[in-house]
Amino acid sequence: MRVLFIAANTEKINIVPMPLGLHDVAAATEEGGHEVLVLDLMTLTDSQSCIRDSVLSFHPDVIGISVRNIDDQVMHGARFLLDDVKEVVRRCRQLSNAPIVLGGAGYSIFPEAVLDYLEADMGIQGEGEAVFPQLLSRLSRQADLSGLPGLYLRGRGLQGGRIYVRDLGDLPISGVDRFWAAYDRNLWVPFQTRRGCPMNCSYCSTATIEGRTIRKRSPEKAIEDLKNFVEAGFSQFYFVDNTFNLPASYAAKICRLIIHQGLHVSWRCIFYPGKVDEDLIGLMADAGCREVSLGFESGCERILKNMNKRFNPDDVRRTSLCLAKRGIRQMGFLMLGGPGETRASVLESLAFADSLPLDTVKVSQGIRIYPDTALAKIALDEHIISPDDNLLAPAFYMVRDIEEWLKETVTLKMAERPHWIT
Ligand code: B12
Repeated sequence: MRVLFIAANTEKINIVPMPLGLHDVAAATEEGGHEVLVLDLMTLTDSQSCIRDSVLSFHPDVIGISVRNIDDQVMHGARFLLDDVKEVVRRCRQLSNAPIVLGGAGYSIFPEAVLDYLEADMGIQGEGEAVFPQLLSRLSRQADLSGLPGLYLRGRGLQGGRIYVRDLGDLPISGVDRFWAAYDRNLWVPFQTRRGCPMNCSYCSTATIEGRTIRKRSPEKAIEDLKNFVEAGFSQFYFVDNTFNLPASYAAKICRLIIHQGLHVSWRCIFYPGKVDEDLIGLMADAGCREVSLGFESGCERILKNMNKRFNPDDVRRTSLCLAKRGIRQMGFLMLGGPGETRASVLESLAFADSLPLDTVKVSQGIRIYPDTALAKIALDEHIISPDDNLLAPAFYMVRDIEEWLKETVTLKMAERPHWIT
């Protein structure tokens, strides 16, 4: 079959993320014997005419679209980001009768609501490498689609229970020569070694996207792949694994291999702030880690417990000091206004963030409520959301009687701290 893939994200907030997941699904599709064309709308100046030209010349049998962001997760003046994607779907419909299949992180959190909103035909929740080629095979035979894992049909719901590929080494990856050749060598290339997160933080949507079990690629294979990127001229990478340092032994192996191979790379990652491991942080620095995202979210032990975090402020402090000692930049995160938050706990968190050697602090007011999370259950019990709310339109948990005070307090604090952002 002929498959046109469209990476619909055009947001440049924080970073220009290249569409790693879509490329991986495209690679698996090619490996399945299909013909593939990929459009990354982020790289196009006139995406509408590019879509038109591609559809009219390529004549796709199926169109796959990735949906990364739903919104910017900012409570005050939230930006809803699906309307441009809706326009892409509409455009494809005007030009082609090919079925439109959705996938991606944002899609996976709200599989039915996004299908309805975007008026696409079907979608695959979670990783697409295994299921998308199976879907193509059924479509090409006009076979029944029931039973396909993680497949949603619009108006007909889930067709089969999801499965998670246990060994990521079994999946094809998007080779640098085939899918990445045209990208700017100065971008931070997303790079993945593991999927899944066992942490179960009360507000987090990751389990819905990637599952709770950590699944890995072999470190040797991962670094071989990294080396291919380096040989192609890339030198900056963003490890998109949910928590780079879990498990620590795996992370250490990755770092040792980078050092051993003499790869001169700079990289960033998401770092779990509990259980400081000085040796690992040292290895990370030696292997080229320049910055970590440190999602501690609060400096108050009681609130950390409410969020189901498995660390306390002392753990965060030790980690932060150790990172600073090794010259790794840190972006700290605060999420204020969640269940149990009071003025005192907010002040404690602000003072805590102030006391750490953080290079940037991102302060969120209110917590985005995602389906199937402990936070959604609390919000429902407290009548902040209703049972029929699909949560696609950004909904936030905020302790009502501190909302205005919090806004003023954060504004005042930030006025004197240029490295704090919202
Ligand atoms: C790493 C990461 C970042 C990094 C990006 C680094 C980089 N260079 O890419 C940083 C920290 C910078 C970041 C920033 C932001 N992020 Co972010 N990020 C992630 C994270 C943890 C992983 C994304 C990733 O690369 N995954 C790896 C790839 C391989 O997976 P994938 O793209 O999902 O693809 C797989 C499947 O989805 C599927 N698939 C993908 N496409 C397609 C297409 C088809 C047709 C099919 C069938 C299947 C399919 O198959 C793929 C392979 O298995 C996710 C959470 C998560 N666990 O997914 C959040 C996540 C995507 N981010 C999110 C958000 C909100 C943001 C920000 C807006 C936050 C902000 N205000 O700054 C910005 C936006 C950045 C931008 N410009 O777009 C949200 C999006 C949901 C929402 N509410 O919109 C997520 C889901 C986190 C969350 N809160 O739940 N992010």
